[in-house]
Amino acid sequence: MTTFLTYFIVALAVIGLVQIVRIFELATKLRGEQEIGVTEKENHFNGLAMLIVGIGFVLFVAYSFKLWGYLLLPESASEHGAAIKGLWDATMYLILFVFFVTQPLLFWFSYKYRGRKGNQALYQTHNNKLEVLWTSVPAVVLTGLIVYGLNTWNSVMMPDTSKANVMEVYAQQFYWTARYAGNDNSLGEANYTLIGGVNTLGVDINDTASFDDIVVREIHLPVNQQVLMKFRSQDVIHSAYLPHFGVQMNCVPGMNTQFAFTPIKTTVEMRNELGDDEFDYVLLCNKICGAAHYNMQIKVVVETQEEYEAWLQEQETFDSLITSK
Ligand SMILES: [Cu+2]
Repeated sequence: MTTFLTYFIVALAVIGLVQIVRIFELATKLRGEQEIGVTEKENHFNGLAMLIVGIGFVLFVAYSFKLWGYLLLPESASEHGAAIKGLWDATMYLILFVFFVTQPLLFWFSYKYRGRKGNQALYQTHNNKLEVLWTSVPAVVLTGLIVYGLNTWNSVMMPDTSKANVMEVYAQQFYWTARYAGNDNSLGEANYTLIGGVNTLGVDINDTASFDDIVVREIHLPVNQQVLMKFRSQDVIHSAYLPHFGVQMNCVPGMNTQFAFTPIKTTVEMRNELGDDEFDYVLLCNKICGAAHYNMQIKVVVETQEEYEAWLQEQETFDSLITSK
């Protein structure tokens, strides 16, 4: 009802405004006045207003970096993360440099060359030199960025994963479940048609590789050890985002995706570095997947090999989970 009333009031306001403009038009006609062109004063005002809005806009952009800069990519805590961060920084600095040069000029020129009596605009149909300049400069800069990006992508996306710890991150509205491959470092087959009871991930109980799998609601990773994360989704497209590790991968229903990376700082080290005892790594959903998307996250703990193994020992394996229920 509130929504309807809001739309109704907005519609009435628009109709009212149109009618008022109509009345002014009719009144002008009745008075027999000629519609006059733009005056010198109006041009001056518009030019100045444009300049003020432009300066305000550019200042606001600068201020927003100060205000919300901490939300950008954090310092990396993974081996490949520095490369991602480097690519991000290079792109950002370049974009910002161009922005802070071109935008003030744009607004300054619109003020400087505002309409003035007797001023005639320069009419130019074509200029080869200019065409070459504004085509080649962006082409060269963008080619450089793209080659740099592709190189980074190749080195990040295609590492040797033969010695990686294998685990699975399972997405569904609106939470994550993790599955560890166990001693055999091999995940049991899984299919959504097998979901039922305590088997919330649809793991195949007849696949011997599944027996020692471990299903948990918290991710633990040993430091300086490569992990191969495999992703599945039950319902819609989610995106697993680990901002501190420079990792993001879509989780697509009916499809397996994966990402391998090596964490290089434990949670404790990171807490000391940041001077924040509350700090925790997190895996977030970065794809707007529904009403509770904003809160779709799972804690990630990076710890020493011993701590990791001790934690793993405490967890229940998949076959004992199935047989006990
Ligand atoms: Cu999601």
